[in-house]
Amino acid sequence: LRVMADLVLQYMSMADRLPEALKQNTYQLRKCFTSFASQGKRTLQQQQLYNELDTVIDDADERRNLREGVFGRILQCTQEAVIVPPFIGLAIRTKPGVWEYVRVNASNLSIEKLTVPEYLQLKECLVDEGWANNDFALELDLEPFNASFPCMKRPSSIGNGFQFLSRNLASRLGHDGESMQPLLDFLQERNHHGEKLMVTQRINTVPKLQEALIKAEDILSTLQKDTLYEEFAHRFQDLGLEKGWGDNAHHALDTIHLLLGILQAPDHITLQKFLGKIPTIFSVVIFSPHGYFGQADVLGLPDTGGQVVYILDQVKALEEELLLKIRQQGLEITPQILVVTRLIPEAQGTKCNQRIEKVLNTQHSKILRVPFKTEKGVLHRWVSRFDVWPYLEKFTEDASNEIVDQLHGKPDLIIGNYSDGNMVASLVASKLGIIQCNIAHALEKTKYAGSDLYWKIFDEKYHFSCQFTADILAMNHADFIITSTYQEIAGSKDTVGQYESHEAFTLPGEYRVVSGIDVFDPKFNIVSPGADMSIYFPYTEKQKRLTSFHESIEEQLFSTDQTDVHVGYLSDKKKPIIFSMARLDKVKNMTGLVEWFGMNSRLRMLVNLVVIAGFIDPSKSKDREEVAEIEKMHSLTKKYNLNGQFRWICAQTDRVRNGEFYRYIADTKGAFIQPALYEAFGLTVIEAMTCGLPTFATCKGGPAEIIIDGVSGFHIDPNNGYEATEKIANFFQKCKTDPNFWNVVSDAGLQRIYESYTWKIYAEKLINLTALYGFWKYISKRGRRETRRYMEMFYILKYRDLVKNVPVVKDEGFETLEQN
Ligand code: UDP
Ligand code: LCN
Repeated sequence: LRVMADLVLQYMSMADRLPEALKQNTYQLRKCFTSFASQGKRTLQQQQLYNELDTVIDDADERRNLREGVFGRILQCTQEAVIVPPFIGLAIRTKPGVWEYVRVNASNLSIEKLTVPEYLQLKECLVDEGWANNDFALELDLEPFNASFPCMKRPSSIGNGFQFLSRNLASRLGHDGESMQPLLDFLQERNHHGEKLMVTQRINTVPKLQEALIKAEDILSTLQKDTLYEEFAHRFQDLGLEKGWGDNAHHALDTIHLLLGILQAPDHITLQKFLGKIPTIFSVVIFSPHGYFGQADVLGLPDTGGQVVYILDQVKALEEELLLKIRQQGLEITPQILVVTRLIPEAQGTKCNQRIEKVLNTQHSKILRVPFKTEKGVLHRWVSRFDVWPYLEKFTEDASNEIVDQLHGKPDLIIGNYSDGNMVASLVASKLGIIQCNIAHALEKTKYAGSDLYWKIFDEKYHFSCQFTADILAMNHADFIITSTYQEIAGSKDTVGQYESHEAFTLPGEYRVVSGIDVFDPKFNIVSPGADMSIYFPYTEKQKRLTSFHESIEEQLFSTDQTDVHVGYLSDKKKPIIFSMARLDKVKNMTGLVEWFGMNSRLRMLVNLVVIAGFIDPSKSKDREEVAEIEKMHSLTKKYNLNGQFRWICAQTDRVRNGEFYRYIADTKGAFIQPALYEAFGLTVIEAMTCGLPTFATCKGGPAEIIIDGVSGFHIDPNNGYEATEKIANFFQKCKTDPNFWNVVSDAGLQRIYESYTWKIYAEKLINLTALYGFWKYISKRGRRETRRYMEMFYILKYRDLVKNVPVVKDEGFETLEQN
């Protein structure tokens, strides 16, 4: 009976189990809830709830009972509590993407389930009761639009929309005789600048297609595998087949077999393979408006980090893959990839004022720079990514005209990057009717606690009201979204994902998001990046090592010169070095790392600390957050008297040299430390591991997924500096007694990279996704037209108004249009 009862309990919602919990421990829970409510309005996070519980229940046995009982299980799933006395609202997350909301009345312990808007209203009472009780507060609810759309159910399938959608498509195609027709229509539409590919209009029914394919199969099976397409092209044309099937008999037969298989009995694997083979994509536009987007001298500048590295590597890998595919299709078409960014006349010595620049190590890819303009003229200086909103509409208009000119037509795929790029991608994709892929890199909402509810406090500095609105618009507009990790979409068992945090939130005074995005939507796919392996390779590959850099690296590390490019010094050169490199943003927590190091004398005895970050002279920075961090870094150096054990080097912009820098640190048997308060993905983690450097990285965000703790590296908790530095110190202590331990961790890190984080795997996946989602969009005809129309309305009625609150740069920031 007991087992049965437990089973029933397991399948009950948490809200339904709460009465049982209250019955089990009425006395103790009355004390807890009274205590929660006693300090007035506030929010409490899970750890704070545990802390209060521990304080209120002083008997250890009672405490244990409570923690181990039903209430303990509910608390384990509670992400936050909103206290509006006498009510306590609980946001309970039972699984990734699965939420329940309840309200407990502390005075009589009555319980009530809440809907999403009811919970959000309770939350709004913390900042604006008038708004919370306004019956006409604007609500954004996308749920009704998605009701008829296929949706996944299991948290483990989140981020694998490709598999789900291809199964769905295969079963649709196999439904009845008629249902295969859209596949034929799709093939008939294949063309390049109007030149027909695959099938002619003559083949206008599925039986005719089948007949032609069987005849083609007969022809090809009599030929040598390597017979070139040109030799059987005329026979294909007689059958109504155009080029695109393959460059030789072997490849063409392969494609034909796949299609014949689908026509006979469709299955998702054959469908995936077939769509991945046929010509669907020749030109790609990648938007990345903000920052300094350049190939040299830009890394480490404010707002200029992993996104730039990611895109340049992505372009290279994508072009290689497109060239291979197009060649195998037997086509003589040049693929084109355009990275579209902003042109910055005041380029600080970079090439960001150059309109067109070839992407290095590619044959046909370019960067196209289009300036930000207003009616005052061209904006000639850099602006923070938080301030770009007023310039984007005009940028979109100018950029789309230039793109069509450059490509002599429309691209086949548009990829957006970060909030601004995704917003622009949505506008252009909608205007040109093209498939759109989004890449967030980092959604800011989860980085800043309370940035939604307390948005008014943040707005002057960060303009999150614009950014979060742009994010919601773009994620709903995209045909598919790729992420670097699972956590980016749906977090983990205990933490909320970046996209998941956009399911329900509120910006009091502006609007309430009742259903913003569904993480079970098959548009989500995990496609992880890698590191350029020609730059980042293991320290053990001696012949490839760039030893010519060693002298200058040693100068940087070990000279005692105090300049505006490096300060501090290392008195014991024999110690291993723990190294970190990042932009000098607050959330990167470089100052946190320096402080932890300062406080742990055991670690200071064992290793030296080297940090590469930002400017050393605050007067050189134009970024408000960076200036504060620079000053903090100087004061920590003094406070903990770090001279002799700490070296701070300014941002390093040469990737090739940086690769050797990681390896040099590996030579000292050191480690890489990534201490961020939150890291969306963390390319430096991948780079360090690819160089064979043992890595300790934050458990908050992407690195938690990249590294298997204790195997391929280590997790550190940025909110527990002492524990983090002890973990690092223990590692080095152990390496002293067992030097092989260092090699074991280094090898396991490399192993992890080769299995899951390479650009080759990435490019193949991205092309297959484009083909599948393109086909899906085509056969579902309307795409998600209803959602898009709703988003357009929201854009016009809400987003544009919010943008008006963001100031444009003052007059001296402009050049007149005539000058340009
Ligand atoms: N980087 C660099 N020099 C610096 C700081 C960073 O070259 O002074 C590079 C780093 O090697 C990595 C990228 O910038 O390739 C940072 O990417 P990550 O994903 O770690 O963080 P992001 O800056 O994108 O938040
Ligand atoms: C932005 C970030 O903040 C990093 O965590 C990522 O690694 C980078 O973009 C590339 O996606």
